[in-house]
Amino acid sequence: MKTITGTGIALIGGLLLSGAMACASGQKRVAVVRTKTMTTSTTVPAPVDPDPDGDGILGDADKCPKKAELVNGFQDEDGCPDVKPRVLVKLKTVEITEHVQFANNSAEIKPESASLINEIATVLKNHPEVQLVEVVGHASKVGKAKYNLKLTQQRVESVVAGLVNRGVAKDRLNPQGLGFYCPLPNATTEAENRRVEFNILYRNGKALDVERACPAAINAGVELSKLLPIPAPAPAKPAGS
Ligand SMILES: [Ca+2]
Ligand SMILES: [Ca+2]
Repeated sequence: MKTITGTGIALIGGLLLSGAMACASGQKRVAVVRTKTMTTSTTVPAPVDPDPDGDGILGDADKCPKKAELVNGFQDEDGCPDVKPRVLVKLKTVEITEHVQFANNSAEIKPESASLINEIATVLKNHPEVQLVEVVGHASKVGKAKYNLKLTQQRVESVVAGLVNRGVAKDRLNPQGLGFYCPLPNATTEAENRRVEFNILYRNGKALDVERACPAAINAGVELSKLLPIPAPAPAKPAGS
């Protein structure tokens, strides 16, 4: 018969203790798993912000959901920021965002306006449906009426020549000076009235309802140049070209 020594008792006690700890540990792990499962099942997904860039254009309509639209009258529906071009074809006008600059008392276009004239030429060449543009010159009310009328005519003829030099067909452009008779209704300075405008007279085989001169110019006897007949519309481009 064997006697269990003190060391043997200690060993058995140790085994029992470690077994009890393992059991306790195992129960604890089960408890952790259960807790985790419960947490997952009760999680509510965070609400999705329908307009993360805050530009008011939602869902698929916003082509740039993380970049806000720049509302500037140019492509304001796609939800993407953009830079408004200096030259924009509208329904009845080719709008320019800056003035064509001329030398003082001269029809010479200043060199700083050369890139603007380039851009106008490019836009007109890209829009063959715009068949006739009246290039209208206005002066500020400084100096004599007759002198201003002549200067505005010479200035728009310079603009037309610049566009023709850049490849725009001459018969798409009609220069018309109007002197100082037609100031802008909301002008705050006389300088704003010195301007060149581009009015679309014919488009896609149709004459547009455009006022060629203000009543003051007509009353002053300003003669409007005769227009050529409306040319046939440009043939439609074949699909895929
Ligand atoms: Ca825009
Ligand atoms: Ca956007």
